[in-house]
Amino acid sequence: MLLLAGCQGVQSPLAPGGDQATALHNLFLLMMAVCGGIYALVLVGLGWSLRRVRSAGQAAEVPERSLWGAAIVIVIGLTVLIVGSFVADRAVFASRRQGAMMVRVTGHQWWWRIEYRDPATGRWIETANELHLPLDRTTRVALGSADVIHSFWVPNVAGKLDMIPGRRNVLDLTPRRVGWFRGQCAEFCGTQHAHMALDVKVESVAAFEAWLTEQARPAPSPASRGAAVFANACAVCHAIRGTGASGRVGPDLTHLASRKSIAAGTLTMTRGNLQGWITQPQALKPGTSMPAVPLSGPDADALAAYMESLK
Ligand code: HEC
Ligand SMILES: [Cu+2]
Repeated sequence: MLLLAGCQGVQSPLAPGGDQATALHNLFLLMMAVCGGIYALVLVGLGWSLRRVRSAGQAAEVPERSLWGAAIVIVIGLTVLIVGSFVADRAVFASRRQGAMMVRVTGHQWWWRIEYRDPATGRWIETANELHLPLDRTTRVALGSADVIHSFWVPNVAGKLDMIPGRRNVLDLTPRRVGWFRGQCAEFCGTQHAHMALDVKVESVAAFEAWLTEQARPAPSPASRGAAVFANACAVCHAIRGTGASGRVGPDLTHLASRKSIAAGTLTMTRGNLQGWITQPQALKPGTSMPAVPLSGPDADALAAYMESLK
């Protein structure tokens, strides 16, 4: 029962919530059925021979026709699996669907750069670590990597696909169930690989469009102490659209506080966690490419307040 309880949840291929995940789930069930059936036949055959041995008192010879029977069962089983896997593969890569929205997702050690097209201007806009998908539409993700090989895997929505430096692999996602799901980098990519999670939100088309319009909006450029500290200490690596900050080493922070979590699922988005992350990222995600920047107490407070205002 405990093992079965693991089949549900926000990161499970056994609780599919999209066309591609359903195709893979069906393939899984087919494989279980074929292999389970063959396993049962093997056990029956074994039981039968044991009984024969016991009653005859010596090793019984296997009749030729049961050998033929086994060969036929195996050929049929494998053929069913080949056809099933071909059909599932077609469904996952039922590509060239017209009008699919394109999103770029790039793996970094250890976070996700995500780019959508601004619906108003058609220009790419950036966000990070949180992928939003419209329900019942096909979104095409173009997967890439900025450093080592990563792998994109949101099991409830689709199977996984590698993210390879210098290449864009393309995966279609057609979610059929609203809610939050969890993705995870599925190719070992260094010490913080386990802390490279992806929040995925599937929402109605209207909610998605409202979200995207919000994301496309630049941030205000306040004359606050927090903003000044940011410009000094953080802008080399981080961009905040609408301000002078345009670093591209780390995630775009324009709408940081609208996200569910911090640093690729490492911490939930709260004021305390933000402040903790800003002052000691190396303690929370050892080895992360974000250095600990020495800040005075009041500067750290002001900076956290500024970060929290980036809705
Ligand atoms: C040397 C480049 C660099 C500097 C300087 C830097 N960061 Fe970062 N920052 C990163 C990288 C890289 C990440 C992604 C780390 C990860 O998730 O492993 C990151 C992540 C973050 C995140 C989490 C973003 C998200 O989407 O979850 C926040 C918030 C953040 N940095 C704020 C700051 C602030 C505030 C400063 C200034 C005190 C700062 N950073 C300085 C490189 C930098
Ligand atoms: Cu990775």
